[in-house]
Amino acid sequence: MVTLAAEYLTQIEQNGYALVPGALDEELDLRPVDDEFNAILDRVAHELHRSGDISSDYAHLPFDQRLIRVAAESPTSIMEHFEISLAQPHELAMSGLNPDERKKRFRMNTGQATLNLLRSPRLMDILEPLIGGEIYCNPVQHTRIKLPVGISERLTPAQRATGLTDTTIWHQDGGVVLPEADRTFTVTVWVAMNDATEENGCLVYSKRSHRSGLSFHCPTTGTARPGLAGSIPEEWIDTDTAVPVPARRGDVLLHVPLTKHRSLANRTDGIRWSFDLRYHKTGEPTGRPLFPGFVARSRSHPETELRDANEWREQWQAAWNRLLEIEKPSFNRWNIDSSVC
Ligand SMILES: O=C(O)CCC(=O)C(=O)O
Ligand SMILES: [Fe+2]
Repeated sequence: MVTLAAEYLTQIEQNGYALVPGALDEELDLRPVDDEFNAILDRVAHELHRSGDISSDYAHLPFDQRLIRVAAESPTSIMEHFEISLAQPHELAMSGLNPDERKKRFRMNTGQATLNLLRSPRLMDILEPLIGGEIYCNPVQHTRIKLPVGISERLTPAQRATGLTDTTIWHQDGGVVLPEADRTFTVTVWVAMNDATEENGCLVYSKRSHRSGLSFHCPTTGTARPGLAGSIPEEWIDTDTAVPVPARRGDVLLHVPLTKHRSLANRTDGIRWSFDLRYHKTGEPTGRPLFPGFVARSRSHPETELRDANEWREQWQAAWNRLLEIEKPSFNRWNIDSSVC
């Protein structure tokens, strides 16, 4: 059954989120990204093996098991190679590198298949009735590959530096950007690259939570990136409204900046792989001005759409060079020493 766009809009307005089953195409959207990720993992595994950092290139294993083995053995996070954004330089193990080596330390996935997914006509057709025909891809975007909890809990801070392999704690997407984006109507598109279940860490939404404004966000404690002001304490959440939302490969979930959400822990021995992408009208503030977004669809000026992954890469390399000049860039508005936390 095809659900009309109006129905997604109603669901988002009522609940703060909507599930779009079968949004993406296996051949056109998903398989090229699988191939690109396989090639990245292959390159990373060979490099690490050649430099003696891991004991095997694990080439005989399927993608998910190979990734788990390489991630667990590599002395630093391998997620930077798959990620579609940049970590802050001070969070990465870069001491001992001179300025030139730091520039070359730019690591990110800017592959053509991944860019094609971010501007997939299937996604644009879902978004156009919600935000119009001038669609901007916001640069706050992530590749998440959740490792089994038993493994990720044993990783060193350098191995888990990106936080992308861990369980996500309660937050609002509007809470992780600067106030300049408070009036931007951003739609988050969460893409399931494999089936996300309650066992392997699907998303959990607090239903209707988008109606009660922006919560204070506190430093994350315990696991992934201590000190980063990125989460809402669980005691502040009305957990009666919490609904786990499993999604099949190729489904997408939509939510808005004020929807409170988290993910469950991955209690399987495989991975849980997703992208989270954000879109709004072209020209509106992104909330992270240091990073480059791009025109994903333009009905009025199609020639302004970004189509070439080399151009995409150059824009991110320039952002990395800018980031290196700044001691501790501010990505959000919270004072992590606040007494409310
Ligand atoms: O996939 C996750 O664990 C978190 C995703 C998320 O926070 C988002 O899509 O905004
Ligand atoms: Fe989020």
